[in-house]
Amino acid sequence: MLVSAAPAVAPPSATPGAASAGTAVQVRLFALNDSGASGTATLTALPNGDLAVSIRSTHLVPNAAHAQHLHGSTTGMNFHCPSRSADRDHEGYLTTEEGMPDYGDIFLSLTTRGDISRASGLAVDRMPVADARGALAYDRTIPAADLPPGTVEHLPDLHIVEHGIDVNQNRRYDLDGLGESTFAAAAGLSGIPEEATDPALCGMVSGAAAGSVPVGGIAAGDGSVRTGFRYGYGGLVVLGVGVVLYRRRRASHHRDVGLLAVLVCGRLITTSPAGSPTAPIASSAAAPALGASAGIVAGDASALISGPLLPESPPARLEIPALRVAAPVAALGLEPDGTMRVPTDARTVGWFTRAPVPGSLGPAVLAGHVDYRGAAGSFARLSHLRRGAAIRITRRDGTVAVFAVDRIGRYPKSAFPAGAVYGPIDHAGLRLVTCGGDFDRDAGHYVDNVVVFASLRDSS
Ligand SMILES: [Cu+2]
Repeated sequence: MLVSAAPAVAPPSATPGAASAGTAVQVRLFALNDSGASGTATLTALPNGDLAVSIRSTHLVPNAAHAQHLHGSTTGMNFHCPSRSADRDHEGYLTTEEGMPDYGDIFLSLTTRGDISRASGLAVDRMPVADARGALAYDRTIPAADLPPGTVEHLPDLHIVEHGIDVNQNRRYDLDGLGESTFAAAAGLSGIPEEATDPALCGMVSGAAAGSVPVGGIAAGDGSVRTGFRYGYGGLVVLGVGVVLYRRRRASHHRDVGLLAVLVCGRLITTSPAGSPTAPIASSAAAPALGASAGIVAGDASALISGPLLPESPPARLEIPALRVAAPVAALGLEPDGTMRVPTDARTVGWFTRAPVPGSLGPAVLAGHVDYRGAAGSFARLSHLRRGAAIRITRRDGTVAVFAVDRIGRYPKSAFPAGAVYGPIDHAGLRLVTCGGDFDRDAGHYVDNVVVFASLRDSS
């Protein structure tokens, strides 16, 4: 049985040797809610259609059952592991309900025996129990007949989530920690601690991607320095834009179905979120980064993650020594209308909060101005960067993530490589985006986008 790796962002040809029996994928599980836990899951599609699931986790709540599930959907929703920004009410931890818009509903329950349907999601008596040191081992082969249709084919669309945290650090789940589980209560179960149902670990089968892609552009340059003219469209010079659709699949009712036009340079353009992918993202020469992370690595159980990773911490400052750039980094969320917020000065660089933090698995996306209201922007000379150049990002936890430039691209705004910028990758990546090329005075925007692709190399 072969696992057909067919996320829409990557063509089958991008998956090396995509067809062999007993195909396995390894998924690294990363801590949510500062659980301190970590783990690895191996999913093996057996020749007879069965799915073997093996999970090894550590630093979980000891002697406690940990509900675990495959979350997501086989219908193409672009689910992913949540970042801290999913904590919508900002109470400091991520509940299962808050995580669900990101990682999707329970697709199947990884119980130790019996039913694996969503209905067994809270069947704690059939969930694996961590040992006295918090280590959990789980092995189960689920018969093909019990798997929802399309499970194996859609493994890259699914995520593994293990639940159960201990916020008050008394080595058990209790109501004193976070009170009663609202998730369990909604399912008709009372008295279950919130600690028992909040997510502790999440891993994505297909590598990590930006959680959503902004609609419209941000002002990364207004030509004010380049041309001496000012193009003041009021406070926000929202410029031009390469509109490219980044979508794994049609998912018209998902809130993230953003489409996106990518940042930068020009009049704001919004596009309909419906419709088929119009950008041949993965077949584009601009998107080689997608190939390595197509989700399923055939033949052996090669890890889907390469290179170092850092714990999640938001970026605070960016330095590019070769360009003598040192700039503060501000979070850029999405406006309610789906457009990306813009830095409001030439110097500040914006971190797109719906993508990973720099240092975490996946593509961190930072945008900065080429010029803005008469001042040269922090990214004015971005296109001069050389391969191998260092980009240092100081994070709020004090660590410095050191990236090295892999390549630099300049793309006509009509061909923005959204897949390569926002799509899943197997490492901690960084993309710096700004405007480039000539300034079209008639249109009032730069004609190109410049994107620097970099990978995490080190930290200090
Ligand atoms: Cu779950």
